[in-house]
Amino acid sequence: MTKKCGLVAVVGPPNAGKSTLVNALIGQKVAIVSPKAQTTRVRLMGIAIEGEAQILLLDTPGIFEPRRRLDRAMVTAAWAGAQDADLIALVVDSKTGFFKRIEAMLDTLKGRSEPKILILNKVDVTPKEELLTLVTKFSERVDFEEIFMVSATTGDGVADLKQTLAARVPEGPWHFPEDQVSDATDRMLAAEVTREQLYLQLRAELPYASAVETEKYEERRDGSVVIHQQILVGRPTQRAIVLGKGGARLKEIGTAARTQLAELLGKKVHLFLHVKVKPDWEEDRGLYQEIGLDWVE
Ligand SMILES: Nc1nc2c(ncn2[C@@H]2O[C@H](COP(=O)(O)OP(=O)(O)OP(=O)(O)O)[C@@H](O)[C@H]2O)c(=O)[nH]1
Ligand SMILES: [Mg+2]
Repeated sequence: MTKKCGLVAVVGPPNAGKSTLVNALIGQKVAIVSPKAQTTRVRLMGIAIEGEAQILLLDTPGIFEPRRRLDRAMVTAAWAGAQDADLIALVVDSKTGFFKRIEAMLDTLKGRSEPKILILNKVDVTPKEELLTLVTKFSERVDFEEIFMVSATTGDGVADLKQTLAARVPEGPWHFPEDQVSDATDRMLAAEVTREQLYLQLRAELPYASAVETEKYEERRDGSVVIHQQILVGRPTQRAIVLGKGGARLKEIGTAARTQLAELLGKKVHLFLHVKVKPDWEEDRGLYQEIGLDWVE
C-alpha cells in the first residue's frame, strides 16, 4: 500500500482539550495537560499512525486576546502552526460553547485556504441538545468540511476521527521513524513534565508567570539520567508558594515529575529542582529560545 503523511494543525481556545486529544490520537502522552488555561506554550508535533498513514498533529497554544509579550509569542506560535497544514482542526469545548473569543477566531479561520474540520470536544459533559445547537451555529459561520463530536478523556469518537484524518492526509513518504511519537527532545519533555506538576499541584495559587528551564541533562553510563531544572518565578512570595512549608511542596512536585518522567523515558531519573526568583524572566530573549518560542517585538 502507498504510504501517506500529512500535517494536521490542532487549534482552538485555551483549555478546549487540544493536548488531551493529541495524546488520545497518538495513544501515548506527548503533551502536558492541566485544568489551567494556557498550559501549552510552544508548538509540539505529535506523531500518530493509522494503517499506512502517518498523521503529524501539531498541538498549539490556545488562541486568545494576547496582552503580555509571552501571550503574544504564544498566539503567534499557534497561528504559525497552521501554516502549510493539510488540514486545520478547530477544537472547542462543547460545554463552554460558543462565545466571543471563538467568534474572532472563526473570522480568521474563514479567511484561510486550508481545509477545515470542527471538533466538538468534551461530549461526556455536554447535553445532546446543546451539541446540535453548536453544530448549527458553527456551520453558519465557517465552511467546515466535517464536524466531529468526541471526548478526548473517555476516547468516545476518537478512533473514528483518527480514521478520517488518516484518509485525508496526502500520499507521501513518512517524515519520522515509525516508533517516534513526538518531535520534542527528552530535555524539552523533562521541562514540560515539571511544569505540568506545577500546574496540577498549585492550581490557582500558581503564578502564571512561571517557567521551567532545564539546566543540565546528563545521561549516565548506568542508563539513568541526571536532570537539573530551574523553576523561574517573578516574586519572592511566589517562590515561597512553590517551596511550601519546609520545602514540602517542591519535594512533592519533584517526586511526581520524576516518577512520570521515568515512565515516559523508560529509564531511571535523578531530578533536582531549584526555585529562582527572576522578576524579568518574561523579557529574557534567551529563555524564549530555551522554551521554544520566537521573540515577538
Ligand atoms: N470532561 C472532559 N474533560 C476534558 C476533555 N478533554 C480535555 N479535558 C480536560 O480539559 C482540561 C484542559 O485540557 P488540555 O488538553 O490541557 O487543553 P488545551 O486545549 O490543550 O489547553 P491549552 O494548552 O491551555 O490551550 C484538562 O483538565 C483536561 O483533563 C474531555 O473530553 N472531557
Ligand atoms: Mg494544550
